[in-house]
Amino acid sequence: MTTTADGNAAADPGLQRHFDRRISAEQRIEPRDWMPDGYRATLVRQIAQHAHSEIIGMQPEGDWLTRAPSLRRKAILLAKVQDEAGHGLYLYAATETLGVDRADLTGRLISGRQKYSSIFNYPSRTFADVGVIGWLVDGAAICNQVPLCRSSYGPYARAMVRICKEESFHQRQGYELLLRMMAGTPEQRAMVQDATDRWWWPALMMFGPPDAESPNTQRSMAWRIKRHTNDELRQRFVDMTVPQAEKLGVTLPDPELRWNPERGHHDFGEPDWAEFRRVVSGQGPCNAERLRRRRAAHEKGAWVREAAAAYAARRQAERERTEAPA
Ligand code: FAQ
Repeated sequence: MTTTADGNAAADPGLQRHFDRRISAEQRIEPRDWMPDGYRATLVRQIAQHAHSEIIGMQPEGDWLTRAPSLRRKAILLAKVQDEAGHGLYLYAATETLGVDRADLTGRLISGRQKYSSIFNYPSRTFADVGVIGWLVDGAAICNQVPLCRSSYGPYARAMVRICKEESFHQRQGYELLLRMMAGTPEQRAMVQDATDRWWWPALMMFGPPDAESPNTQRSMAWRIKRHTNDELRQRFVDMTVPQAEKLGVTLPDPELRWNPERGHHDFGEPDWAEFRRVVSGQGPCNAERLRRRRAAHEKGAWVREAAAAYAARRQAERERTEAPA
């Protein structure tokens, strides 16, 4: 038996050719289509990590729900955090189309066997962080995720269309909050600058390691799961964000940041990749707390899962009784 570069048993060459042709013709792969094992595994890895990120990502802003400074801000924040729960659910559902079980994915998250985005391991210290998370974290998420609406796997691409629409509202509510704060007192302006200083570099790390150190990019690009490399998207984010920072009146904390007319892009400094590796390996400021709270929420929800299962079993028994021949 021959094996592929993934180490999988080689597919029927006809099926593989058909798959390759569809990928290069920009046709979507759907759940019932044949796909290489490596393609399936890459999708499960990426979509599950993305789903976990949305669910864990509710925590830094969720911390401010009971402390929002007005009813209007609370309503906006509540809607945003609820959207993130919804994004997690669409993405878990997309992962299930690949033959994995959502309960198993949750198990992998709370036991620390599967990753979620590094960004959510930083604390949200003041209400300005809510604005900066919307502006920079959702801004980076949009840059990264709009191209995923053209991802080759149908259920993922379709989920991303709706998610991106909602991320756009998230980014705007954050930026609008910051514009208001910057028109406020010197203390409010200082809070915005401080939050920008703390979130800028972690936001750049959201795009993943530099291309030269990204083991998955090349293959994911060939499969058209990812449409751009990590560094391309990071550059796009910097170029998009610099004029927004100028309009807002904050300084981005990078002395190397400047427009390069020859490249037609901004040059910028190198994120601290040692810090990135520490955070991804579980040593960030909030990793332990994020997982502890997720675990506690999961345990507290056990009765809901049991009730839902009991209800489904009862409905099934009723259906079988009424459908049974007399
Ligand atoms: N954090 O070879 P690559 C959001 C891992 S949602 C942690 O470059 P790949 C919405 C990577 O998984 C944010 N780990 O990997 C929101 C891989 O590990 P593995 C999440 C990271 O997959 C806003 C290893 O490093 N978004 O923000 C990170 O080709 C506000 C090598 O990396 C998505 O998930 C990281 N930052 O590219 C919610 C988008 N970066 O599995 C609430 C979809 C890399 O080999 C509030 N995902 N790693 O052990 C993607 O686009 C890609 O998966 C990348 C990584 C770009 C994240």
